[in-house]
Amino acid sequence: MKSKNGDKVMAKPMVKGASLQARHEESSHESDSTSTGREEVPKGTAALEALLESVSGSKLLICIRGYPDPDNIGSSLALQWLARQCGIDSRIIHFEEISHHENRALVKKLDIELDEWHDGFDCSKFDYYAITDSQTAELPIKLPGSCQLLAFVDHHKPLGNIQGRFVDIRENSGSTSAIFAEYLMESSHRFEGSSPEITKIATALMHGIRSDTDNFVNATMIDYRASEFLSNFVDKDLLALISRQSIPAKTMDLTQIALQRKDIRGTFMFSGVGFVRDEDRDGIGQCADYLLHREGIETVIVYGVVGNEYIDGSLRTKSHTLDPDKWLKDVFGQDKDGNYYGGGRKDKGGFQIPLGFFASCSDKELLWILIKKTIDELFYDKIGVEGKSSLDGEGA
Ligand SMILES: [Mn+2]
Repeated sequence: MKSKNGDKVMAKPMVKGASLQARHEESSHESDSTSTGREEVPKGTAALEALLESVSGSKLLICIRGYPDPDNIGSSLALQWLARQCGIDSRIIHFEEISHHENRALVKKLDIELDEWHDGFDCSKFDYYAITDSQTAELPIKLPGSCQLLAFVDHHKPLGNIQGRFVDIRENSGSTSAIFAEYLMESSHRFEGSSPEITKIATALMHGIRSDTDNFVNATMIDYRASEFLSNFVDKDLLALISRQSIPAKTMDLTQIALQRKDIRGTFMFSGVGFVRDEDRDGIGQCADYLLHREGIETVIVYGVVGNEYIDGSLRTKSHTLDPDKWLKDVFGQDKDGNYYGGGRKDKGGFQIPLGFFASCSDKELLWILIKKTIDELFYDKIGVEGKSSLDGEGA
């Protein structure tokens, strides 16, 4: 495929906004359809490098908008490397806490240096700022008026017009990390070798791509090409370590409680875990996922009271005959407006039952016994077993 603009799209180093974006899309289509797409250095990398060279000696603030995640962390590291090759000193700053355990693990295991914004942070020394992996160029802080947006690179649909010296937005990429990997791949400063720094950046970018593409399920050609390149430098053990940090301590605790309180009936395992904080509610589903590994168990249901507001439960099954959606709808039925309390698809389902008036009960222990008895009896009824609610786990 030929670029509509022919060759005129070459090398104006500093280009703005949409025109650059359009050119990138064309250039990446071009290389998609040619088998030797790397012969010609695409305009993206050359333009970025020319710009970085032109401001050599300046100071750059690389901003992570929103929560730090693998994609924006990896992208920022890559930009920092590119900037350094061009004689630009930079810092990476984030404004929100690194909340997710996996991201904390990423930063810790890779020994990544990020600054968290605080009141005393001196931004007056920065000449430029950059934003990666964000839909807008607005920052939660006010930078000095002289500090210009140098580079903006992202893969989302932009919100509003982005005015930067270099703007590269590719909605046809599954991740920003893949775009940065492409810059590294095409850079005139060679990204190669096995130094700790190269390994760190490549591993972070690979993790960013995997994380944003849902393990390559939503990956595009750009992500695949980037991964092929990065695979030469990635530390596979480290990558495994970062992504294996998938059970937060809180979920682990919840799983332990669920195991203690398990109630096995044939191929079913039920477990009521008691009161769970609102922020830990994802743990219920993760814990059900884990319990399903138990031999002889085909269906797991874990439930608890979340945020003292509603009973929240997760069902996981590997049974070929149990339909989670139908099963849960049968068990819990509908509220007075005709909405079902539960539902699901394929191999998983969930339910939510508001505590309503009973939320104000002052004796939580008693309330839990009541809830557990009611829920368990519904389950037993459904699977046709006799029996009292198991004594395991009574009491909150
Ligand atoms: Mn992203």
